Amino acid sequence: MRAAAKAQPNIALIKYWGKRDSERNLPAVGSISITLADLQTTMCVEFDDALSSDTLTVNGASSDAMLARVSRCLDSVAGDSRARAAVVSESNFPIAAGLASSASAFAALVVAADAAASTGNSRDQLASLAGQASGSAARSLFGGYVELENAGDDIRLSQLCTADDWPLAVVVAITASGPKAVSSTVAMETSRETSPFYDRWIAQQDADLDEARSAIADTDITRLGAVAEHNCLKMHSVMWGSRPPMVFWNGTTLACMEAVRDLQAAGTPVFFTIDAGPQLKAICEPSDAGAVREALERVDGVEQVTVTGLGGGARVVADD
Ligand code: 2P0
Repeated sequence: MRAAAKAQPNIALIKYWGKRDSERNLPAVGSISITLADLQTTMCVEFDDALSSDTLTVNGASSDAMLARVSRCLDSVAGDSRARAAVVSESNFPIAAGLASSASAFAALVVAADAAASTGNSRDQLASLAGQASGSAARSLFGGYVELENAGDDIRLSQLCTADDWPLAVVVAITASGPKAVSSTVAMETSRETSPFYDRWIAQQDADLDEARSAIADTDITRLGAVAEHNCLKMHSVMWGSRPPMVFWNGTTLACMEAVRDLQAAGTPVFFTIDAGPQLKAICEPSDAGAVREALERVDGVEQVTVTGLGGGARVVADD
């Protein structure tokens, strides 16, 4: 009744922002992401009849904040009458700081819980259950380039191509490592309720998805970068126009964006994306990753720069 699983965060190039059903956590829009290789979360789940309640340990410390969400996710995988569980999570990168830690956490959690309880869910079912816990987590069940589509009253995941088919590099610039002030869940609802740009954002998403899908099929980084930057800035415009406004960037985020613009002007095929946090992710060819890294390291205020390739989906690992 014990198993461990590993998953990596994914970075959306065409973003999920907004829900069409909060109760079931169904996204209002489809999204396209890339799954990273070197940022990892390992989850160990042990169901134990002797336990009177679930417990959660995150990076060595007991965590009550996420426990209710984790318990609900375990119920969805193993059923309401399951034994209580001891859950231990370890991530090798900052959590709750706009690096999609909930994506890797819940992807690893559903895979570990499924293996520990021997429930035998399909990968699509596990993706759907991970998505109920955290919308972006569904995408981390798969590796490489992943599309999440709205399909009737559920979501449908597909791998557009593998990491090996188009092995781009992601250079992550950490500009502030503390937890963010507003959760994505709250920020999305505030956007839906108050932003004058929200309806336009929803209406234009299919066109952005079509363009990104086509650019990925052609392995055309310039076209993919243009639509990804557009989609990212549009999502942040929705937030800037909300009441209260939500600005996740700091001055260093903007300076990193300028550094990417300078690289582009000098002829390097690179583009940026920014999620609900202040970190900037630059996507480029692996042969340019060193130069992109150096350019971002030179930006005042950047705390740390990490380079990673693209990786595979969530999987069971040896429990040690
Ligand atoms: C994404 N983000 O597509 C977008 C872009 C952040 C910005 O999905 O409410 O933690 O748990 O479903 O998955 C972050 O939101 O939100 C996210 P919930 P989640 O990656």
